[in-house]
Amino acid sequence: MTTLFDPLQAGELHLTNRVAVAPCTRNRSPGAVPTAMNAEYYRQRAGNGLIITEGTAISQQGQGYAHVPGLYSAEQLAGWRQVTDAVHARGGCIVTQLWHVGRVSHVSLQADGADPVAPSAIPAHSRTYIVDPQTGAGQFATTSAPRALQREELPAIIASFAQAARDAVHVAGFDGVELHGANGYLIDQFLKDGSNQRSDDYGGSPHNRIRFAVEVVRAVVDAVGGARAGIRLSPVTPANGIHESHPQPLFELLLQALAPLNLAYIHVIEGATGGPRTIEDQPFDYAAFKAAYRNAGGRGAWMVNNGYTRAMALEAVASGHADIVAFGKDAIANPDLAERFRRGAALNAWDKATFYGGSAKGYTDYPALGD
Ligand code: 8OZ
Repeated sequence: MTTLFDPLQAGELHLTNRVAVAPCTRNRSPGAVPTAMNAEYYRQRAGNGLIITEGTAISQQGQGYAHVPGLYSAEQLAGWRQVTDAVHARGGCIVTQLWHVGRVSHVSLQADGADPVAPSAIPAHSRTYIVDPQTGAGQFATTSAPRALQREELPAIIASFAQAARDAVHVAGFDGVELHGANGYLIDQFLKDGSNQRSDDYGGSPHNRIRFAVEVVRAVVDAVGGARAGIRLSPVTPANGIHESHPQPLFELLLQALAPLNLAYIHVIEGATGGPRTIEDQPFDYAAFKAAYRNAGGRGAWMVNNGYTRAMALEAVASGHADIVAFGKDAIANPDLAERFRRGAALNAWDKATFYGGSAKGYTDYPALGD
């Protein structure tokens, strides 16, 4: 029987166990450049089977929050190289999450104060975090109204995903990349009918709405190989004002299209991100979702996330529900999470007040066992 503590080869990714560090936004990279403190944070978590970095902007247009790191300048890539070297020195495996926020942004984060972009000019009615250019003080702000992307603009955005993937692997030293296809950001905005009301071949039918996601994945696979790529999806989350009327057939169609691309893994947020695992008026059959992928020939590892406890994770892997289980808040608070699970040790509690922005407090000062 396979357990949570068995190794796993997922494409080119070698995991020493099946506990993954979920991507968690921490807003501690001023000017979008990863720091030595960021390297220490990820180094501390290298004993987990896989680290997925915080969402990392593929371009300035893809930025939606202050102090989020990027992958679009030489300085940013050099910053990430410190991170991957530190993780690899401990035998860890680390991928970066490629992120374009689409409409979840603010004019103050965009070049020349431009409007954020989206499939359609429909506001997210969400919140973001910005910095006052005069005082440098941080503050929450309502996301700005987006403009609809012209069809002619899409190839450049797709190319920027591919370029970021190439640089992530070949310059910054990552083992692979995860596409952020979840939580109401650009890829999810194209997928779902609440945010995509386009009348061209990227909108309308489910077949058209998956087109952008599939083209991005294909471009990234061409850049770094499917064996170094995964995608994160959240079929029913309400995050950032996103909504889909018929998630089950839409997401099964998407995975049927992605199956031949031989991704290393599929990463699924079950339920509302960071919240309830089931949503009353949004039923979703995750077993059927996975079966649709397998029946289409998809062989990638199946990663699950959202509210898992140790007991649930042990059961998920033992029963075959999942190959990998990702943990967010518990991995923030417990750098040695996989080892604590293995020993059945108590967990540190997380401090919500230090999740976003700030210093080493609540970042690199959570103790490991034996510290
Ligand atoms: C929390 C705060 C800001 C961004 C996501 C990248 O939900 C995020 C995020 C989470 O995927």
